[in-house]
Amino acid sequence: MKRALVTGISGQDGTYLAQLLLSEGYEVFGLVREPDNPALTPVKQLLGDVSFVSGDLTDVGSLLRAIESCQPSEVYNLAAVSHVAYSWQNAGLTTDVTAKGVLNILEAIRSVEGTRTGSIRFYQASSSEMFGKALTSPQNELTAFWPRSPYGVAKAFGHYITINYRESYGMHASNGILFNHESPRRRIEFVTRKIARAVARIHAGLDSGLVLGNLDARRDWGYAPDYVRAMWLMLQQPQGDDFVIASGESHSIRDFVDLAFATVGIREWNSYVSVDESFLRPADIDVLVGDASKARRVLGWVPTKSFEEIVEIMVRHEVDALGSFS
Ligand code: NDP
Ligand code: GDR
Repeated sequence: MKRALVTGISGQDGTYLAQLLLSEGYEVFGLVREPDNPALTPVKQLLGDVSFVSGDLTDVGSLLRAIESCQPSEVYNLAAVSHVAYSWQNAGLTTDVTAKGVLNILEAIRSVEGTRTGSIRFYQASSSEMFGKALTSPQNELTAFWPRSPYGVAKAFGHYITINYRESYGMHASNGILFNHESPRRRIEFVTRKIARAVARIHAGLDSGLVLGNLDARRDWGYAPDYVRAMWLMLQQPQGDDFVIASGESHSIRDFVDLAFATVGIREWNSYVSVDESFLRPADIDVLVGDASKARRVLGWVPTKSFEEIVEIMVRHEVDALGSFS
């Protein structure tokens, strides 16, 4: 039986990836900072057969022990300080976890592999945030990076160190340059889940308004379960490589708000939504749109959900959770 170790297993992607790997017959291990923390109970209930091991991306010794104990053939590094706005407030921690943490895990893998180079395949969660103020559109694997946040800068380090270890040591290491992907499991601090939840609560009469930041930013949004499949496909290739995963469409935050309200039958939403400057970022990304043609060609990867379907899935989930869909 194949064994996989997933860092960031308690996050949105970690849970979907673990479920995919279980369905593919893997024995799955999830790296968490405190395996006995009661906050993990819902994740443990959701993921049933996953074993949890202790480790922190900032502590290379803990990663070494985790990899030695699991003996995985695949490691998926999804752990990160992943909230872009927060990365300005805590640029140091973001760098320690999201940048240096990648080096730590590569070193731990290299140490456990010894002379069996390539026996542990590695996936790094790279991000479209690295493109930032992109000079060309759509962005593909060859587009230059111009990150616009401490998070984007940290991800660029993780990306290049993964390529460097592949080229220097022959490791089977791949970067998935994933554009935004969403689901009902998205954490509440991200804009799509924040909107979906607020719309459901306004519809149910529980809230009177929604306060947002930049409504004009455009993102390329996909569906998280589709995107974790791409991660797995990358590690099934004979060699490590880098792939953009994206829908190829960009929509504004305003478009998302519009569709989300329409899902509950509200067409005139202006009076519910206000903009607060505290949600504006010191430097934002105006527009991102990805070109996933390499992934389609090499991996045979295709997205299954449209933007409209994703918005509806997220809003309906929130409405159902409140028990008020009519
Ligand atoms: P989440 O924010 O939902 O999950 C992040 C995970 O990292 C959590 O499990 C968190 O644990 C864990 N973590 C944070 N710090 C540490 C640490 N020091 N040691 C070990 N674990 C830690 O992220 P997503 O699931 O949305 O994303 C997965 C990865 O993909 C991230 O690296 C993200 O940056 C990247 N990415 C995401 C995209 C998206 O649209 N979702 C797009 C492109 C890249 P805890 O539960 O304890 O907080
Ligand atoms: P992003 O996602 O920064 O793209 O990073 P987020 O949902 O946080 O922001 C998207 C855009 O929405 C604008 N925005 C707001 N954002 C938040 N969070 N809250 C608001 O109230 C709000 N109002 C407007 C933002 O300014 C931004 O332009 C996500 C994360 O998952 C990263 O880890 C990942 O790498 C990238 O996607 C690809």
